[in-house]
Amino acid sequence: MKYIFRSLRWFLGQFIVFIDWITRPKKPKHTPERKSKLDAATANMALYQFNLCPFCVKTRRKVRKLGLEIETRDARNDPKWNTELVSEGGKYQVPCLRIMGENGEVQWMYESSTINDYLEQRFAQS
Ligand SMILES: N[C@@H](CCC(=O)N[C@@H](CS)C(=O)NCC(=O)O)C(=O)O
Repeated sequence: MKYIFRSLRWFLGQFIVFIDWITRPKKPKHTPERKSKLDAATANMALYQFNLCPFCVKTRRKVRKLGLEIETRDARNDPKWNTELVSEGGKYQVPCLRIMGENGEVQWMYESSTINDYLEQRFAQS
């Protein structure tokens, strides 16, 4: 039974990633000045995620739609990111956005909607 659920989850994940791929939002074209400002602002961010997680797809779409470059870290398959997420973030749940502030303080932001709202408020052009 466990294997049936695991396989179903895998197929569903593949399906969602496929739908995401064919309906991808276009990346906006930023001016070089804006692009370098955005890159500087996102350089200290990392998105802990799983490839087949629908909530991660939701956040990756937001990142793309806003035209941001945020490093993604595979917390399912890479033990380094897996351990870091749990020990520093506090729990094994993705997506999780790690944000390092100017003074080196680190914030671990969980919940796809919270992350998407944060990115939208901080980076969407009015
Ligand atoms: N409400 C959360 C749900 C996130 C969630 O359920 N993530 C799953 C992956 S799709 C997870 O982290 N599962 C941990 C595990 O597999 O142990 C959100 O919107 O981000």
